[in-house]
Amino acid sequence: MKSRKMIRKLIKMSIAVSSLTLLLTVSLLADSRTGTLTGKIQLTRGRKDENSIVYLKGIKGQFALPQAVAVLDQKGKRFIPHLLPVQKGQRVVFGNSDSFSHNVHLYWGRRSMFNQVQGIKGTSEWSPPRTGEYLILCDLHREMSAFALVFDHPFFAIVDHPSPGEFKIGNVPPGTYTLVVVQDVKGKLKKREQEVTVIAGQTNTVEISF
Ligand SMILES: [Cu+2]
Repeated sequence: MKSRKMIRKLIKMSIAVSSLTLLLTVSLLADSRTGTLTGKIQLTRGRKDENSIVYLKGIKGQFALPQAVAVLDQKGKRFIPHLLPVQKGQRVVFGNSDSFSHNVHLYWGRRSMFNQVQGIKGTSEWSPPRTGEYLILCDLHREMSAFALVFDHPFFAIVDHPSPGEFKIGNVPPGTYTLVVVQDVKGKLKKREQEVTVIAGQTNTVEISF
């Protein structure tokens, strides 16, 4: 009798241990199924007082929208950030930190997509309906401009300068991709591409001079 009890106890214990092992394995798998891409971007031309952005090109799949709201502020007669990466459908908030009015006028090609006055401390919201490059102007101050780049995935990051600017893109499905660096050179978006490999469960680092 005594040994039967012992055996039952042992079986219970081993079930508990194996379910714990299973749990641990599942959570490790969840972490190790994707990788992280980090990097440094050294700007050699273009405006070093503006940000650049990086994104992965041609990545396929259905990806959830980022929880974060993308913010484009107007401050000191500048749009901040100058280049705004956004996922299609993501919430974008336009702000005004100046003590005077601005306006946000978005163009997709020649087509006006959004046009809103921004009163003092005013905000407005937008959600990009399609991917691509949007030019953003303030009709009240001709010197103000920005770009929004809209992607159908969340694998992009803002790179703040002065250089080298650093970035981090997380939860990337493993694979070999083209990483694109974008910066504004004299009002035009210039791109530089580099092949990168993301290994699951690892932080993969790149350094690019542009
Ligand atoms: Cu303005």
